[in-house]
Amino acid sequence: MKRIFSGVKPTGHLTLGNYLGAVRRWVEVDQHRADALFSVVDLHALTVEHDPARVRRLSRQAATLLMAAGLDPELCTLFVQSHVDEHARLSYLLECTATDGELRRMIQYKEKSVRAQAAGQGVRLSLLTYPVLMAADILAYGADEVPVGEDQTQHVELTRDLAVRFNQRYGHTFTVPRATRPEVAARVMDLQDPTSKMGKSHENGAGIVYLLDDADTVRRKIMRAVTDSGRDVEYDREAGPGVANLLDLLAAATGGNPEALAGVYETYGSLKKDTADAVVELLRPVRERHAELAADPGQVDLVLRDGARRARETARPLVDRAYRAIGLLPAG
Ligand code: AQP
Repeated sequence: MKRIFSGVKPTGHLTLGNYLGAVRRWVEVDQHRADALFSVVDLHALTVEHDPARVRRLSRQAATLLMAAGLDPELCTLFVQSHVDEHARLSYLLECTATDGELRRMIQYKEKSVRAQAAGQGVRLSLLTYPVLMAADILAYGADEVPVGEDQTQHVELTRDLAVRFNQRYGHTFTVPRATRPEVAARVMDLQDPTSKMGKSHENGAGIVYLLDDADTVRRKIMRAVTDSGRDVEYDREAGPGVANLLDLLAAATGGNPEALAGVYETYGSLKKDTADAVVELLRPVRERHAELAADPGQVDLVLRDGARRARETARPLVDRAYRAIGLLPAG
């Protein structure tokens, strides 16, 4: 059976981008067809300025939302990254495999280090090494596939390079994983700045649909989305990114095709209205189920505890093998 690993960072409230780019597929497809592990990757939230209480709150909220979206602990393993020591253990070995140069080439590092500096904050060393920890997240489980949005493709490529390099140097240890992406909405753009990705840690929330936004807020944000200067409804991500983004959202929410949908609309207003209605209906059950689950946090904690135990059992032998392969003396 194939093994799948993926995760979300509790750096902010989960967005429609997270849902369409990753979570929805985990729920609808991946947990049914593979031995699937999904994680709230909280260590990654410490790579930028953070408030400890907020990270803790967002971690539980993310786990609750993943269950509300439909992850079923009977079908998959759901856990919090920091509950399983193997991630940090393996990360160090992979730091001894990666080079400084390849990490400095990562687009997210470039973007987020510039953002940190502009805000007068130091750039944490962990921001540079974050993709190595992500590689450890994936390789510790021998994952074959990593379902992610487009923004994570480069990090999965690095993971592959590290796995191949480690295997060549120290003997076959790791499965070389591959990224899988959704056909539509692999990169949901910010509604106010459709040339930038919709990102949960962006400061201006007006262009971001959060999974927990109420229906009126979702409608307002989509109706106020920045569109292009032309008038025709066309699917052209270069020339008309705002309209293309709305068509992607509508297609993803209704199961249609963005190019075909472009031919159906004559005005931006009607496109926005139908997109808003479709997104509201898409998110309604998630929000309702979240409210039920959030009323009983003990249930979520139990799922996370059991998930961590199962994840540990899977990762430990593989990480132990990597320790031996790289030349470390086994503990007696
Ligand atoms: N805008 C997006 N469109 C499609 N997929 C997206 N993903 C994130 N944003 C979009 C996918 O969601 C999964 C979880 O993302 P993450 O928590 O690892 O964070 P990220 O990729 O760094 O993006 P965020 O949510 O914008 O967080 P910040 O602002 O902290 O960087 C991943 O599979 C991701 O590809």
